[in-house]
Amino acid sequence: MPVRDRCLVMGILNVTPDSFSDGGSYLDTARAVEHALALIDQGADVIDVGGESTRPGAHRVPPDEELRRVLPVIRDLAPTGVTISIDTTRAEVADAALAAGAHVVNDTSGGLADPGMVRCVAGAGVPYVVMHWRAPSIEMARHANYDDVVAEVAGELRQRLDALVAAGVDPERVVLDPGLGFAKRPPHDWQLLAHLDELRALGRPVLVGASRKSFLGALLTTPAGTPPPRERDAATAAVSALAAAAGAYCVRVHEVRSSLDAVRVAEEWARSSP
Ligand code: PMM
Repeated sequence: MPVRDRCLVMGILNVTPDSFSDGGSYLDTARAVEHALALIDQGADVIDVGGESTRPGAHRVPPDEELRRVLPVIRDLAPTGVTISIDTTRAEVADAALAAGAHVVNDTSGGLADPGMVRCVAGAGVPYVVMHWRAPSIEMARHANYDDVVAEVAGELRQRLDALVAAGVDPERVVLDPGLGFAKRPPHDWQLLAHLDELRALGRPVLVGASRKSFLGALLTTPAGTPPPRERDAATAAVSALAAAAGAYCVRVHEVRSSLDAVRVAEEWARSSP
């Protein structure tokens, strides 16, 4: 991952027909690359390319289809020099993406969906985003049960970290992520955001993926209705500022400009504080 004196901003590029916010917008390679270049122009530090939707209830796509979506985009983006992350739970896809020019593996299952992933990331020695995960998207809503969400998510991430390190992954390469919206209900997401320090206490950098998610939609709901995902970018930027102030290492967002500005405000605020 790039080295900056502020929280990093990861721009999302979903090459899928069915992601909750931008599904269908960038299924065509040329449009996907054009959008990635726009995110880089806005100042994205990393572009996260995904070819399989993880929205609640989503069905899996075959690996061949996931590869067909992401590889041409990664091949076209690699020469720009931007850091590319591959958002996948499959070792086969991560292997091919790294060979095509990706630099980071972002695994929303934290290595649980595919036992081959640990070999891939340990062998490649690349940064590895390990997200908190309890079950595939199709059934994750049933697993959103916690007595103490912060302690349980921190404990489960600690177990993943220990298991990955025991299997050969360099702990210095691991970034942890609470997995907002993944087997979480809105109160769980807010609790996790308010206690990022307890996740940071695990000793690894923390990535926050709040962008446009339904807990923001729920917060912003008025009698007129729930704003659609694309109208949640101001709220996303507010979370980015607060997450950066709380020591987050990276925020993963759809709209880069507002979150980068927000992160800059948070950093300057901290620098000017006694
Ligand atoms: N959320 C989504 C997809 N990938 N990766 C990480 N590390 N953290 C997240 O919170 C995360 C993710 C779902 O959002 P999207 O469909 O808008 O990409």
